[in-house]
Amino acid sequence: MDTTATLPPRATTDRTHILKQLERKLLWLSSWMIHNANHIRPNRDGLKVGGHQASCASVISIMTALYFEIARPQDRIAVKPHAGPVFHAINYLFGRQSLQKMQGLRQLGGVQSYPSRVKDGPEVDFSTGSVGLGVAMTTFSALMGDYVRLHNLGRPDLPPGRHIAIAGDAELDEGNIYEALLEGWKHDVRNLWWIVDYNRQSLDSVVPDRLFGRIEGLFRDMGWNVVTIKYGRRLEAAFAREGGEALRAWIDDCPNSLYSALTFQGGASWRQALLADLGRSKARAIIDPLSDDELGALMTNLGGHDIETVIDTLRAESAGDQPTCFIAYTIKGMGLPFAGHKDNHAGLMTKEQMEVFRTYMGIRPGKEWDVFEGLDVSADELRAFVDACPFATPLSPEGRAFSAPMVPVPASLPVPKLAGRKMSTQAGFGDILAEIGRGQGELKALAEHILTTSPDVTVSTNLGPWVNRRGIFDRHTRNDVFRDAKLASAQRWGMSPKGQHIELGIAEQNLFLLLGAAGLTPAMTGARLLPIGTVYDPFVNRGLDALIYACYQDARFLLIGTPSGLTLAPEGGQHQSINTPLIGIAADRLASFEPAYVDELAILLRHAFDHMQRPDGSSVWLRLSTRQLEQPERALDASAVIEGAHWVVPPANGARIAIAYQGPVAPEAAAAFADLAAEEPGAGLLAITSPDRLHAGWLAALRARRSGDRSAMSHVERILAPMAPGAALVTVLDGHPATHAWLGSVRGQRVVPLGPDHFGQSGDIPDLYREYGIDQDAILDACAQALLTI
Ligand SMILES: Cc1ncc(C[n+]2csc(CCOP(=O)(O)OP(=O)(O)O)c2C)c(N)n1
Ligand SMILES: [Mg+2]
Repeated sequence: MDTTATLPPRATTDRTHILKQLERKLLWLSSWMIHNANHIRPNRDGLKVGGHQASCASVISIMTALYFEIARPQDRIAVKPHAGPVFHAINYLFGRQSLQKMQGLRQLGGVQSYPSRVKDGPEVDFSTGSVGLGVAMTTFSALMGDYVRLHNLGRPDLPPGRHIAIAGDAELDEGNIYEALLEGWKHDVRNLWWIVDYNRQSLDSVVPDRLFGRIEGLFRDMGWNVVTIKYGRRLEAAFAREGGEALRAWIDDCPNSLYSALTFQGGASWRQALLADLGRSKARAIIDPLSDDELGALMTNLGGHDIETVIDTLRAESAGDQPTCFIAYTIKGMGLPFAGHKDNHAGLMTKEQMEVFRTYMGIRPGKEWDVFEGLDVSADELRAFVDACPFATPLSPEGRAFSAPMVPVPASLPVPKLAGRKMSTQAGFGDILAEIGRGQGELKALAEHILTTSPDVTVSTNLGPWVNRRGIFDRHTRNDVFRDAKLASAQRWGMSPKGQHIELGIAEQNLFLLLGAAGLTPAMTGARLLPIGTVYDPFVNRGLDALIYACYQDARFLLIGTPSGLTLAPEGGQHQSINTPLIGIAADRLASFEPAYVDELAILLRHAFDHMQRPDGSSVWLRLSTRQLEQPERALDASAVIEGAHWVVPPANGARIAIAYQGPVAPEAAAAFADLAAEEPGAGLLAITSPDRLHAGWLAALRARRSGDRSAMSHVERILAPMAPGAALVTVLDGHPATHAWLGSVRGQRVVPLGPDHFGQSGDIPDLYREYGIDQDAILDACAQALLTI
């Protein structure tokens, strides 16, 4: 660490010197931001605020090198979550972050704990926080960069950028990293850099020494270039001297945990440990002349803290497009009092330690946030330097986040002939999409902007006909061998850069990361894609964190979960999704629906294409089924279907009971209703297409009324209004009954909710519906119970 802070400004300075001053500033600002949040700002609730000074310190040189020297504006960067304060400090130096937000770190309205696209603004390319996902996401955003370019959809004025992740080493423990590595290899992803902050520490522990040898091999096997940034210049110079090889061998062999402990203990301990092993070697000539502090500084001169080494290494790899993993050796907490200590992850400097650090940094009280305080370059020189670095050039007049015009969506989608046919919603989806895939007339633009993807369930989720029409995307043209050999197959799957389906391996996290990346293309590339991903509904759970992550970034896509529930019946008890309707209610920025019939599906599919493009819209999830139902011929109120419910048989005014159903249990509900209506002529039959939208609308109306808008009224309130105040609702779906149980609170009515709360057995529909209490008899029993207790 440079200790020249108190010197007067130098007349002229070189680049490296200024970069070192910037490192100094970033170390100070990131530490101070966290200190301010924890020790200076009033704390109203007594809770720990937290922050990660050690994680920030570890990555200072890497981020300085990247942002102030190497990165170009068109590059997209995912910053490891705990380096959020460093990232914000960098933007503060660029003049792209406000003092107020920096002071509000981890406070409502301040910068978030971890970089957030939605909350921290457009400078953030990728949100991070759930470790591993941001890193893997860069693989898919690189793929999307190629997709958009090869389809000529992006902005022609935008040069192709590199997709870069600054990763914590513990992130490489996450399985989703390896799933993404395999998928990236399959798709021959280019222009991807992962820079690993290899501080050999995670939250609780020191990373085992042998692990990274293995990891390095994995990267190489996946076609990556691996570059290790191990030692800094001072150490390299020492290794070149007589006795230097012994010193190098000693450090190379030093276990990570011992290295960390010695770093924390400092120079005297280094000397003791070194002399115990090297006391008789020529390395003494290197060690002996150094003071304890100098020896400590030499032994911790790792590559990831030597900005010149970092810059030279990154620059040397800048010309090519091969994916590259840089393993930069660092020390967690470098430059701070707890450097190297294994417990430092959440460690915070005490007030006393901060005072010592402040003096060391040459920062006067009251000048803590001053960009130019404590540096030995003049304000003008520093400003000119920062303004001239490549990343400071605005990416476009709009800034880093683009927008893309909406793709026109026709007033209605082509619906297959339904009258008198039996069809499932899944088959209906496949038919409608295949028809769009013809790209005729007003469907042309829509078809061109759709991108489909599926984790190895393309055919079994009925995407096959669409794929036959639009082809599979691959950076290289590859023929369909079966077709060339004239072997009969329903799938004609040629691959080319013009294809519009991305075929993924089974890993569901990759599906959601890809949907996330594809759903961000308007902001990232100025190209509007309409991404559609299909997955077996139960396996939404498998990728759930990545799904929530994608939505948290406000990526826009359409998710098709099919088949779903018990209704997939003989296909396997383990595949029955019963919790997904509840996830649909709880997931933010995701509107979920479950149509029972294809006419509802067509309305919702059209709505999805529109809604996912609107600034105030969101992603959409349709839960579909393979159960074939006789399709009704009827006129539907599209807005009611979209708002979540419509009466199939409206109740009489003051009705005592209604049956409400959702999804493929419609025939059981209708049959039970026929029996019920014989006894209760005023009863109603309600089709619920979205408990999620109903619930959201109800909450919104309650909130609006609380804030004084007394006329606010939600769809569900209007729908239930004809029923008697104490009326009963018997609800049924092929999903957890809690999905509907809340309906009773809307008007103080009583609900008898039906739906499986257990799962796991194969069977046919009659057996399973009976076993889990959602068949006609169960619905009638529930009606009897409901009427008795009125
Ligand atoms: C999926 C997930 N699991 C656990 C955590 C809690 N956590 C936050 S940081 C961290 C360790 C990070 O270590 P590393 O990636 O090496 O970062 P650094 O050492 O640079 O702080 C853990 C376990 C998390 N944020 N996300
Ligand atoms: Mg680490």
